Amino acid sequence: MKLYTNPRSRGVRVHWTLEELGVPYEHVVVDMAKGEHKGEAYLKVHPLGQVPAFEEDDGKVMIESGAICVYLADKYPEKGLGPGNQPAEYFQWCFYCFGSLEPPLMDTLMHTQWLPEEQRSASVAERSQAALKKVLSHLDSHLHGREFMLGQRFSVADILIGGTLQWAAQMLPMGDYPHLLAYIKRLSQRPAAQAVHAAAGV
Ligand SMILES: N[C@@H](CCC(=O)N[C@@H](CS)C(=O)NCC(=O)O)C(=O)O
Repeated sequence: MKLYTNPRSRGVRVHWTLEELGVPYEHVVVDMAKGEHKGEAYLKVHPLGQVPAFEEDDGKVMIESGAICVYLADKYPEKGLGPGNQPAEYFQWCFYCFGSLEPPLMDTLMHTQWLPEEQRSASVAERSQAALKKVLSHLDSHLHGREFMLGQRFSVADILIGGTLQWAAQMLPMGDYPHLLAYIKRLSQRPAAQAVHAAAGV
């Protein structure tokens, strides 16, 4: 198995999943600063020129970070990262990451920090910040009294939601969400998460 990624990308999710699984894989860093992700060779792997991409031993390539993580958990059910006997909750929280958390988070970051000021929209910023606040409050209350998204058991849902929150907390204040902060800290103490951070040099 081969993971094409960059330490500062959504590829971190797949890297973390592979480390939690403890299975052998090849780690290929795509140098985005040098534009390698838009080069002819890499575009044959990922037609959109994005990371991550994942190549199976038989040469089949998969894209979409969340799908790759869910696929890997499904491939190794004995490792216990997949739905187990909680499929409804598991799939809900995996999709929540992409359907409910990422969109307002990305819009907030774009329109308050990342875009040049003249390209920022005050109305998009206001709307996305309000939506993000609702989502973070919802997650915070869900995590009150729960160790992980599924309760007592760590799963890919934590890699998707928790990993996204860890990343967000580096840029946005999270002081209003004490259960989220404790959750992020708990996750970052996992050996697999630390291996991923060490590989990224952070
Ligand atoms: N939905 C895709 C998004 C992939 C994505 O946007 N990757 C970013 C890095 S986090 C990227 O490669 N950006 C470069 C570009 O779009 O040109 C996934 O989750 O894998």
